[in-house]
Amino acid sequence: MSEIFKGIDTIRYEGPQSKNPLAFKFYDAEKIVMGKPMKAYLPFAMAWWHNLGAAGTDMFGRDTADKSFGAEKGTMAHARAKVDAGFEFMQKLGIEYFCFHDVDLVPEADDINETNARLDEISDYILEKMNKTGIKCLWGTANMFSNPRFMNGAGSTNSADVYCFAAAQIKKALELTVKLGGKGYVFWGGREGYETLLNTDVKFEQENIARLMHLAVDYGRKIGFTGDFYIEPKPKEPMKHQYDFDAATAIGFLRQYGLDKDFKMNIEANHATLAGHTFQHELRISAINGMLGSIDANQGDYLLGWDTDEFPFDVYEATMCMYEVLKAGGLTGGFNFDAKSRRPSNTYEDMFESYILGMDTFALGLIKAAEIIEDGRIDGFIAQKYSSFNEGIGAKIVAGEATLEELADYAHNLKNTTEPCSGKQERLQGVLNSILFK
Ligand code: XLS
Ligand code: CA
Ligand code: CA
Repeated sequence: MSEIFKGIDTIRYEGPQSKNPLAFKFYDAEKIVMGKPMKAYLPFAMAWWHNLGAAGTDMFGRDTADKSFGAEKGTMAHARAKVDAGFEFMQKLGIEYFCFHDVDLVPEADDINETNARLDEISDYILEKMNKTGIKCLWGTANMFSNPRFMNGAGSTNSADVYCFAAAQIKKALELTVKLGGKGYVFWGGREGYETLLNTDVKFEQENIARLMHLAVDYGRKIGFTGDFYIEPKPKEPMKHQYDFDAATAIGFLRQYGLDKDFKMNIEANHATLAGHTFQHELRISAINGMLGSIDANQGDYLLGWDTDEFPFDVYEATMCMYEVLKAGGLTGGFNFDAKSRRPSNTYEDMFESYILGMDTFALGLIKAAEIIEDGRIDGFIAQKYSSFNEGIGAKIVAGEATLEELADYAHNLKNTTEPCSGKQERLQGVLNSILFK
């Protein structure tokens, strides 16, 4: 096998002063941050679909990038060339994981049996490469949104036959995930939602999705999958309304249908902002519910109302993300760059520079989040803000030992109400800036 990305060597850390576009400025894999090497906090993953598949096609024009990797597209030779390109790419960047949909790996055949045979062949080849390089699988998933049969949904379809096709794809994708040692299995409900309630039985559709998830959990556990299942919330696109609108909605759904022990969240930054939340909000809601599993590390554009899947460069966002991750004690999953280079960034060099940008942004976020925690002013303020619950009547409330009558009596005996303290938002924002830009 010959080198695909000729002229691009292993990417090394050169530090913030470096002007070399093909070097890391902040990601220094072995650098110790809060007691551990950076790479331990940042298990990065390559998204097979964007990096090896997406070539710039949009609604208005065809590919701008050449992702044939020297083979004819739509063939198994091309599927193998993508494996070669992917592993060379990950090795050169020091990326330890990848994520995939079933149909990212091979061209989908008309007959599902043929598709599965192709998947068996390619996964043998991937496994060979994994063994040689030590690169691992972060998570797998089934694409149940591209094939026209899923136009009315997969788990939420009106057709029992289509539902079975979805089941067959999940079964195979789970087998592949187990074969490749994946840590997680993702459900992203791309077509699980509706355009109009005039033609939709929401209750029935949600129950059917839950039934399919239960079947997946049962089968996954039966074949030895010990990792987490994930829901990846997204409010819209392609559907006008998707059932997994945001983390709170998805967590409520999992609890209602008894799936919460097997599932966690895979939070994508761009989906958070589409839902009208910050990335940090979605991470916090997941974390406080014990459901922060993995992250799709990308960025949206506040001026656009759709999912742009950009490489993350916003250091504020990445810092607050890493603050949440550190506070939650790290991720059991990882950071999957579900991101694509912009359409005019169409060279091999751009593929590398995109990942360098994303990895550096999260590395900087990690450094800054650690500094915020070590600085202590923000955490200290929050602890102080709620301190009236540390003793006396406050402590009784928190311990669940007070009655409503007792609280009312307490209030009636108060001479002066203690004023709640100032929120000090501007001071804290200043603290954040002083740490980010020192
Ligand atoms: C699409 C999603 C998708 C999932 C995996 O918006 O981000 O790529 O991550 O199916
Ligand atoms: Ca997305
Ligand atoms: Ca995603």
